[in-house]
Amino acid sequence: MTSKNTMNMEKKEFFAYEEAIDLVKKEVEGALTGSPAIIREYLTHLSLSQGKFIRAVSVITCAEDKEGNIHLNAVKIAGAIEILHLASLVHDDVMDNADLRRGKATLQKKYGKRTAVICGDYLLSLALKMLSVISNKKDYLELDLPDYIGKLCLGELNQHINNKNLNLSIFQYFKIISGKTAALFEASFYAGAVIAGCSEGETIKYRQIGNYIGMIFQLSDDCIDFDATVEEANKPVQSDYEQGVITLPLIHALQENKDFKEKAAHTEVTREEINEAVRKSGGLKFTRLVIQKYYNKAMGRIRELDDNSGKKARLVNILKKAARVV
Ligand code: GRG
Repeated sequence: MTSKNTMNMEKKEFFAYEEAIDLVKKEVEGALTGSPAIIREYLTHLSLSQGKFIRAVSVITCAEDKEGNIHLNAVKIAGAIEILHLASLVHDDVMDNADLRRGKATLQKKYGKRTAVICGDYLLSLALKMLSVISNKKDYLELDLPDYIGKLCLGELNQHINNKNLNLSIFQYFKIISGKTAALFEASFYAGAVIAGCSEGETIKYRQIGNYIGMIFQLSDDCIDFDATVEEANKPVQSDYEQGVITLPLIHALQENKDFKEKAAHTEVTREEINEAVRKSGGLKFTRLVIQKYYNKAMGRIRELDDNSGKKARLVNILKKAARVV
């Protein structure tokens, strides 16, 4: 007879939380450094600096079953989602001409844009390969990851189409970030819930929590661009507007101050003027109020879940990390 956490002749299938997180990190590192020789130098460069692993932590946390076990499939999906996320960062850095990512030179800065684009494409194929080994194909199909990857791309395209659009509405902005950022968080929560064997009703709640947390994560990131230093953020700050990316703090300022909007539409405004307009209109305060609304919604849903207090506490921790309060 095979018990869940005992190693026997078969491969171990279930893990405790910390063990599962360690395995995801090893899985990602192994996929990057063990890539074919021709691309290894570039992907090894990426492996030298790690991200926060918040999407992987989301998959693993949600995947914990009632007995506290996490199936190997969650490790595989978490690794694949992190690689997919990395692919999007590599491409994003090409689009933004960014120099710094995770405290190190971006791939595009170190090796050039053409190499970076191909590496991003390769990372996408790597993520799909990692997903193909999942033992329960039904779980994998139910997740419909291609749909989430599509949302990510369309969100980014929508942002690009609206580059420098000073008339961008709050509604349009929400649509952009719900694709470019919240989609992958929702996919992570969804995958975890499916692997944990949650009912349909519970799975819907997990998806909603993932979506709210993704929105919070991006809104907080948008605040960081205005109020953090490069050292704190480990990436460029004060740069969204320079890239033509219009985010909520600035949308609020543009809506509140028509003279400033008029000036920005017809002349080149300086970073100081942007910061001043956001400060005067209370753009960051407004954005933090929106974050608080999503935070309360996510918290309400977490409370409703049919889970033990340990799992709920871990979900609250992810929520706090997304809002950058821990
Ligand atoms: C190649 C799949 C693929 C997509 C291309 C370029 C693009 C389409 C999408 C970009 C989406 C994007 C970069 C959204 C921003 C999301 C975001 C806030 C990323 C930063 O995430 P962190 O802080 O990064 O979790 P770390 O470094 O901690 O992993």
